[in-house]
Amino acid sequence: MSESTRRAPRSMAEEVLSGLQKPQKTLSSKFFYDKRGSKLFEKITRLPEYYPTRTERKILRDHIDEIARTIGPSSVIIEPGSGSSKKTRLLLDHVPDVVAYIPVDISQEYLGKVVQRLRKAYPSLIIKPVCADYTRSFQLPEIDQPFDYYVIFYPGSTIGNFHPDEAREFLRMLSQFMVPGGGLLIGVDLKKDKAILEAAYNDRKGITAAFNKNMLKRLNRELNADFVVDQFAHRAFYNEEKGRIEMHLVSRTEQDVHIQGETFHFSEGETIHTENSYKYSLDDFKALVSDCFSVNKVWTDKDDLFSLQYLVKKENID
Ligand code: AVJ
Repeated sequence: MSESTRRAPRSMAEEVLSGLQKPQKTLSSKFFYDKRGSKLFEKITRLPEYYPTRTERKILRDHIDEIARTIGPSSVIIEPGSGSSKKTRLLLDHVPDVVAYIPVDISQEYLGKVVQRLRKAYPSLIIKPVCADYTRSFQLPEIDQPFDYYVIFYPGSTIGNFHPDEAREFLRMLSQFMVPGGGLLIGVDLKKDKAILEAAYNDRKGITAAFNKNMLKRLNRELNADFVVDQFAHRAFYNEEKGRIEMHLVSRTEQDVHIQGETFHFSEGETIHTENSYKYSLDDFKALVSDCFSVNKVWTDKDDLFSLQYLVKKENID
């Protein structure tokens, strides 16, 4: 996402066409999340093989008192990609004297609904939603009440979708909102046995396969593409050298696909790379964030599958 943090916004069509022109055809994982894709992802989070969501939730529950104390009182909580804000409620229920909550989400419709519900549940909380693609820089609203720190909540190991260089750049962007001492509570998926990782992205019910292929359905609908969805197969594997799960769509035959007047040729077995999901050791992640943040606390589950980490912005050295 180094592309998206700096340059002017590109349309979905432009991004799709340029991704499919690359030698390794590529589509951005952010295109997974249309309405059906978001529903399929919700289903993935409940699959027995998909450990991240339930493990992160358990870590958050089990350590909520210590997490709340670590965040401390009088903070403003910002959540990039807030979605349903489900995990946030746990924070809002336990962190003392939260001054305001700023959910940032790309879907205006969803954001409006979620905020309406939150206002009912937390009538005295200041809620200032921001509708934006948070991977580009966004503006924070004015909070006309004194507060101590911004605390950014970034759960779900979404950071794993970024290439490490892009993750570093994204973390730097987030740190620019904060004064030294401000916090980032972030979910990070950990390196582990390859079989556990690969099972999580190759579930037996085929929901992840449907999620992956849904991208093609979306392109057919929104960009008038003519992908024959059944002519592509789901593939997900752990790339040990790069420390990431890769998801691809594999062309089952030699075929042509047309999108907006362009023709894309596929040989049999050629793939479209649709997602990376980087996995980190605690040391890897500490090194990744060290430009701007120090790791203040780390909570994990008993099997060390997943981590929730509290990072603190370093003093500016320049
Ligand atoms: C939402 C990016 C954390 O990488 O595990 C789940 C997305 N892709 N199954 C992940 C996903 C396939 C998920 N993240």
